[in-house]
Amino acid sequence: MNAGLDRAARRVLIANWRRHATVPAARLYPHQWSWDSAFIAIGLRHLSPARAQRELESLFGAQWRDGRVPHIVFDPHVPADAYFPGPSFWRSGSVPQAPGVPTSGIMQPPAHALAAWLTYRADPAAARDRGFLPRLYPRLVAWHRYLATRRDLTGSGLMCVVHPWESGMDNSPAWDVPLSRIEPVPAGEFTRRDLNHAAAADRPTDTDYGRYVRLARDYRDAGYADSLAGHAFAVEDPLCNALLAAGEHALAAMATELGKDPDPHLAAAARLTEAMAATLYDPSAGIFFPRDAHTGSHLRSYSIGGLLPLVVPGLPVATELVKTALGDRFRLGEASPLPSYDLTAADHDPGRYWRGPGWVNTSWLFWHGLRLHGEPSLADDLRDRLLERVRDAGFREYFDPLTGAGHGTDEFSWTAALVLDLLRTP
Ligand code: 2M8
Repeated sequence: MNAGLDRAARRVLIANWRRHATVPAARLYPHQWSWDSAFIAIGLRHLSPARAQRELESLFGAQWRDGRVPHIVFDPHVPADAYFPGPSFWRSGSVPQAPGVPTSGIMQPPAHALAAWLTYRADPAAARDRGFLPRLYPRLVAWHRYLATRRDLTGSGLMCVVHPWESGMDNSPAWDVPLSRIEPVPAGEFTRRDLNHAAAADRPTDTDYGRYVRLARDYRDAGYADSLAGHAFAVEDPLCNALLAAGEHALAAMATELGKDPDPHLAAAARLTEAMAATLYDPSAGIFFPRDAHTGSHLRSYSIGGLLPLVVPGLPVATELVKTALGDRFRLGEASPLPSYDLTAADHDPGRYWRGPGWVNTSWLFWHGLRLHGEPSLADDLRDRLLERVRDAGFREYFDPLTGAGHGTDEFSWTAALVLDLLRTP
């Protein structure tokens, strides 16, 4: 039974490969996406470590000179109107620090160092032959430096996301309050392409899309400069900061492998972990909340991102997060994938984009965290439930966490890649 699933997952990844990288989905997302490539590499490493390395190298080939890794690297062979907002919207070509290839100007959660380390570990000898770490490590360091300096907008030691798309959880209810302050660009001023390929009820509303466009346009018109005053939306996000901390642990391991000093990375990881625990963790709620950088207030939404600091080695509140996951809001042990948002909330919507349904990538991160923090039985159970869902509903983009109904696009790359990883990790 697993052999069939394994074969089907491989087929999805082969079909979505384009010259040097994998698209998330052929029609809805026909370019290279940043954190998608990290998850895709985690699966690809089981099929071809060299191809997994190329996936990450091609993304970092489009890194900006200021260290940022763009959330989309556009494929010039794809028609200009296949995705909105495309290259003519972002205009990276007129930004001095941008690379030659057209990209967006925002970023996505920094899952890359973790992915690069797992990729390296799949076949260290082959990686050494290709010079993978010597090439990628300095780029990962520059990426983390951009996030830790230019994106620490409050001086708290935590990085900010400045657009909901940067969080990866675009339409999360966590962003409703800060997003309500943004004046939407009227729907008539742009043409959405996503609705050609996915049901409107599964996707963000036109009003939210108008707000996304406003924020991206303002950032572009400011030359992609970063400052608290310049960003109408600025949030310290638990998932991004957790991935950054986990990534510093991965960089420390890479540094050791390269004969460099790992201590600066371990110190950065410790600082981030401490800042997250002090600033974003709510002990009475047993979860991390994002913090609005403009008001200093917690955005008290029970979102899966608030549980994902479990990926940080040595996190002091791991037991509490697992307890919250087992409670009514997330129903670990029953729901699969884990819901993106509180099952008990009045506005939980099991079908709409990041407002309730479950994604395989966030569940994979939680699974990884369970293994890290000594919860192998809970991890195995979550793995089995995830595999069952995909076996029943296919390689969908997201799923109703209780009924298992598939939503969004099909033949979705990170679902396939992470299924491979779940199947093949001992
Ligand atoms: C979704 O986001 C894009 C914008 O980046 C979109 O809605 O068009 C999100 O689920 C994001 O996390 C993901 O990386 C991207 C591609 O899979 O799709």
